[in-house]
Amino acid sequence: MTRVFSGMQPSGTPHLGNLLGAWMNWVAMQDHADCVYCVVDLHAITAPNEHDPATLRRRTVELATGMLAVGVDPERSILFVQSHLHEHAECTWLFNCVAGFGELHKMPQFKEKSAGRGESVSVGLFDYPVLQAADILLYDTDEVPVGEDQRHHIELARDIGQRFNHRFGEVFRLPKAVHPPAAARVMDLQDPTVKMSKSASSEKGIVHVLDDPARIEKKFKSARTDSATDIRHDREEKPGVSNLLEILSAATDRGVDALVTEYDGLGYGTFKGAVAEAVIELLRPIQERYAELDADPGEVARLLEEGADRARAIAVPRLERAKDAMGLLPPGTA
Ligand code: ATP
Ligand code: LTN
Repeated sequence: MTRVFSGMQPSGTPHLGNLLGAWMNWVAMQDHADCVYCVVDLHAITAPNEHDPATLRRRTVELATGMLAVGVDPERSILFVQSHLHEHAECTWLFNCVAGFGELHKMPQFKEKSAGRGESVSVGLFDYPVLQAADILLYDTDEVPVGEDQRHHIELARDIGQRFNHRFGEVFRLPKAVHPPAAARVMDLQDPTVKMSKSASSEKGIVHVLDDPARIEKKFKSARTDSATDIRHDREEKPGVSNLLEILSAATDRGVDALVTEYDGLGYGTFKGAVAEAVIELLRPIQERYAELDADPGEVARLLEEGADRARAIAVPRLERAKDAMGLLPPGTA
């Protein structure tokens, strides 16, 4: 069976972009693949701004709970917290000795996040893609579902794996990135030219998975559109309306063309109301399931512990083989 691995950082509260662009696809992939999903807290602490430990702990639980509420099924898939396995950090060290300074230095995400910070930028931020390579390669991953922006990181993981195998023998399977076919790229409701983001969007521009119906309605009603009245899909000229059409399409599983025909001439007010309604309905069962899980933190903790045990069963032998291949002396041998 195809092995799938993906991760998400507990860098904020999950939003509609995470749901439509990643989680719905993660859930669907469980039907035909062997899936491993991870809350990548070690990645979250590389963020250039100092983080608050209590907030990180809360967000880690929130993100894992959100994944379960959306339908990541712990019976079929593995769900765990990255830092619960020291193997990821250990494998990163091995890969640090295989990865080149030059190839890390030109990673677009590093360039973007370190811009203007000079020498104060952390080694962790620089090393972020190597940790991501360890996440992926430790699980014999075939496919990594991620947004377009992660393409370079997955290519780097592949290069590191290939170089390792070439130098030390076949240890790692080489992964490839997959981008969901109808990948919704959800844009900020107040600035529809930039993506909705956990860490960058303003409160009015972002719809959180846990926002209540009144709040969701208010955010959609005040979404930025344009001064015309026609409802059509044109990302260049009508980014706001196009974003709303795509959200409605993803939330209702209907084509954009059919929606354009249906809402033709009805005006932005009615249209925005319909988008809000669809999103409220999409989120309702997720929020209900979230509330149930939230009321039973012991159960979430138990599921994460079980997930970590199952993750370890895959990662440990992979790491041992890699260490052995590199010539690190196995304990008990001389
Ligand atoms: P941050 O602001 O911390 O970068 P983010 O909200 O942009 O966070 P990530 O944690 O970088 O999200 O991404 C997690 C997953 O969610 C990725 O697979 C990414 O492609 C997807 N994703 C994030 N934002 C959007 C969006 N606006 N539209 C579609 N998919 C998204
Ligand atoms: N950098 C990724 C998160 C991530 C990830 C992974 C994704 C960390 N490790 C392994 C896929 C596979 C992001 O989406 N920002």
